[in-house]
Order: sequence, then C-alpha cells, then structure tokens
Amino acid sequence: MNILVTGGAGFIGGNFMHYMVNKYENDKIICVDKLTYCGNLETLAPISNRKNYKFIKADITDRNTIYQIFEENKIDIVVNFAAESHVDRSVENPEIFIITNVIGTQVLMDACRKYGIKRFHQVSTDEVYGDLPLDRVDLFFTENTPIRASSPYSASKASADLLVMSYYRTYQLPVSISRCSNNYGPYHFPEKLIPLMISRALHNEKLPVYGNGLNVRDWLYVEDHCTAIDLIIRNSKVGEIYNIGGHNEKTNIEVVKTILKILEKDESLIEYVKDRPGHDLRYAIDASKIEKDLNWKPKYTFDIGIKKTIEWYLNNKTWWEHILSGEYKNYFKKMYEKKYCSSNE
Ligand code: NAD
Ligand code: TDX
Repeated sequence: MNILVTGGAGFIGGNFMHYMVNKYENDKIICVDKLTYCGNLETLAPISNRKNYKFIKADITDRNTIYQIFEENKIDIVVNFAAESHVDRSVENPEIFIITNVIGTQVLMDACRKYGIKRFHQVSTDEVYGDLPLDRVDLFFTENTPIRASSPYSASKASADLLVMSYYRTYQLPVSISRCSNNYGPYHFPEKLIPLMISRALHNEKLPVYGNGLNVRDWLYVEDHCTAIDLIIRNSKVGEIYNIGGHNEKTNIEVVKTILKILEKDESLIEYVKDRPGHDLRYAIDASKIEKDLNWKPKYTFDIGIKKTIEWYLNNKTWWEHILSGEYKNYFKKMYEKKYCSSNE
C-alpha cells in the first residue's frame, strides 16, 4: 500500500512516519510537508535512507501540486496531520489557520475524490469540543459532545471536521476522524508547554505559566496516538469518529513541577504570566469507543511517558538547540514580552 502522510515533518506526523516506516516494510510511506517553521527534516533523518520512505516538499493548499502527487503515486490511504497547530499563534494571526487547516483539507479530499483512495483519515483534536468546567470531574468529551470551539485554531479544526463529514455524506468519500487529547514526546516543537518547559529549565530560564496554572490537560504519549491512528485506518468502518486519550489529566502547574523535580531544578524558576485569551479550562477524553471497537489501549502512563520524554530531550540537544538558535528567538520575544509586561501591571 502507498500511504500519504501530510505534515510528517512535524511532531506527531514525524513520530507516525517513524512508526509506520519501521512497522510496515512492504508499504510505501510518503511524507508531504511544506516545512513551515515547525516542519523539520532533522526529525526524519533517522529513517530517510529507508527503502519504504519518500519525502515530497509541498503545500497541501497547492491544488496543482497535490493533484500531481496523486497522479504520480498511486495513493491508497491519506493521513492528514498537516496543520497550523499552536493556539497562541492562532490568536495572533488566525488567517493562515483557516487557509491550511480548512482549505488544505478540502484540496486533499478533492484529490482523493479525483484519483480514488481507500481511506482519508483526518487527524483532529479534542479542542473542537471546547472545554469542560474545572469543578465537574465527572464530565468527559465523548464523540457525541457538541462542537464548541474556543480559539481560531480549534475553530479551524472543527470546520475541517465538518467538511470531512460532508464529503462522506455527499460524495461517499471513505473518511474517518480521530480527536486526540494533548500529545507529548520526542520531536515536540519547543513552543508547546512540555518541550518549552524542559528546554527552558535546562537553560535555567524562567518558566512562564499562564494565569493561575490550574487549567487541566489530558496528556497522551505520542506513540499511543500513533498506534490508535494505525488501528483506525486499517480496521475501522468508514464515516467513524474516534476520541483518543488515556486519562492522564493534570493541571499545568503539576506538569511544570513534575518536570522541575525530574530535572532537579528549583521551583523558583516558575513565573506566573498573563493568561491566554479565551483559555480553555479543562480537556478530558472518554476513549471507550476506540477501546471497545478497535481494542486500543494506551501503553504509557504519564509518569513513564514524561520520564522518557525528558530523557529524549537530554539525549537529543542538537535537535532542539538548532530550533532555539533560529527564528524561534524572535517568536519567543514577541509572544512572551506582552505576557510578562501585563502580568506586572
Ligand atoms: P506540528 O505543528 O508539530 O506539525 C505540523 C506539520 O504540518 C509541520 O511539519 C508543518 O511543516 C506541516 N504543515 C503546515 N502547514 C502545511 C501546509 N500548508 N502544507 C503541508 N504541510 C504543512 O503539529 P503537531 O502537534 O504534530 O500536530 C499534528 C496534527 O495533530 C495537527 O493536525 C493537530 O491539529 C493535531 N493534534 C495535535 C495535538 C497535539 O497535542 N500536538 C493533539 C491532537 C491533535
Ligand atoms: O508557555 C506556556 N505556558 C502555559 O501555561 C504555554 C505554551 C502553554 N501554557 C498552558 C496553556 C495550556 O493550558 O499549557 C497548556 C498547554 O498549552 P499548549 O502546549 O499550547 O497546548 P494546548 O493549547 O492545550 O493545545 C495542544 O493540544 C491540542 C496542541 O498545541 C494542539 O495542537 C492540540 O490540538
């Protein structure tokens, strides 16, 4: 089979590329990625000489190029990871989120209709459900929870989900969607909470915690997300939506303190800064549908996953220090100087 993985030079897509290239030697795993600020060929370097691996630099919104890729490679399955994925950036500049996350998904599905495929899988997010109150720990997102996106990022992902289901109903395109909770693990771009805190703590820099640090996220080790998607594209019925999560709910401050403890760094590095606008309070996934239908179970608890992740960042400093030395410096200054200023007002 030929499997097209869009956004495969990013965090989750990159981990999925490694997983698939290593697991399925007889399938061809083709990565299409625009290599935006967070796309990184160094993530794919360990698998780049494998016979079942191919990389094509392309933008999923570029219809002619995408059609040409489908024309030249007989694609059986598409897994669409390609996206603008950072909530804070979507607050600053929503437009690119709509272009890539919505129009890009449409272009890919049009190519699927034109050339024919067995499955188009959309990698979505639990953020499409909005948030849950902090004082109702009995509530979880199910696949039937109404869509109620909060940020321009989650609204763009929710829009793409609606479009995917419309292509299923109208054109019978064989689609599936997965909505996963917060991932963490190797190759995570250091603008997101966990890698940001690890990389800054290792440099003894201040750790900016938004608001009071009590917002809750449900963390899943990235390899568990990869195994879930692999099961869905191979074994699920078409037209299905699956939530993915492992019941690892933590407040942000708990996560930051855990990282500091493992790294043997002092909690005085923590600095509370201005909150994110529209900041979702709590995410929590009910994954019983995928557990029951496809027999999926996460392998890693948070305690194990966070230690593996920190070990990876300690052993792969070149990967993230290359990122920190580039354009990232400007990003950090621009994004955080407002947060620091306002927290002191
Ligand atoms: P990421 O930002 O690390 O990677 C995104 C990748 O997409 C990058 O390699 C980038 O170069 C590529 N890309 C961006 N625009 C493109 C375009 N127009 N054409 C081709 N390639 C393009 O993101 P991630 O955290 O790995 O997330 C991957 C997917 O998983 C996203 O769709 C995201 O919404 C979803 N998701 C992420 C999480 C999470 O916790 N990170 C959780 C649930 C779902
Ligand atoms: O510097 C920070 N300080 C801080 O307190 C950053 C970057 C984040 N936070 C908080 C905000 C959130 O409550 O940590 C939490 C996690 O933030 P992010 O890492 O930005 O993730 P989140 O906004 O939860 O979204 C992530 O999970 C769902 C991914 O980025 C999305 O792509 C995915 O869909």
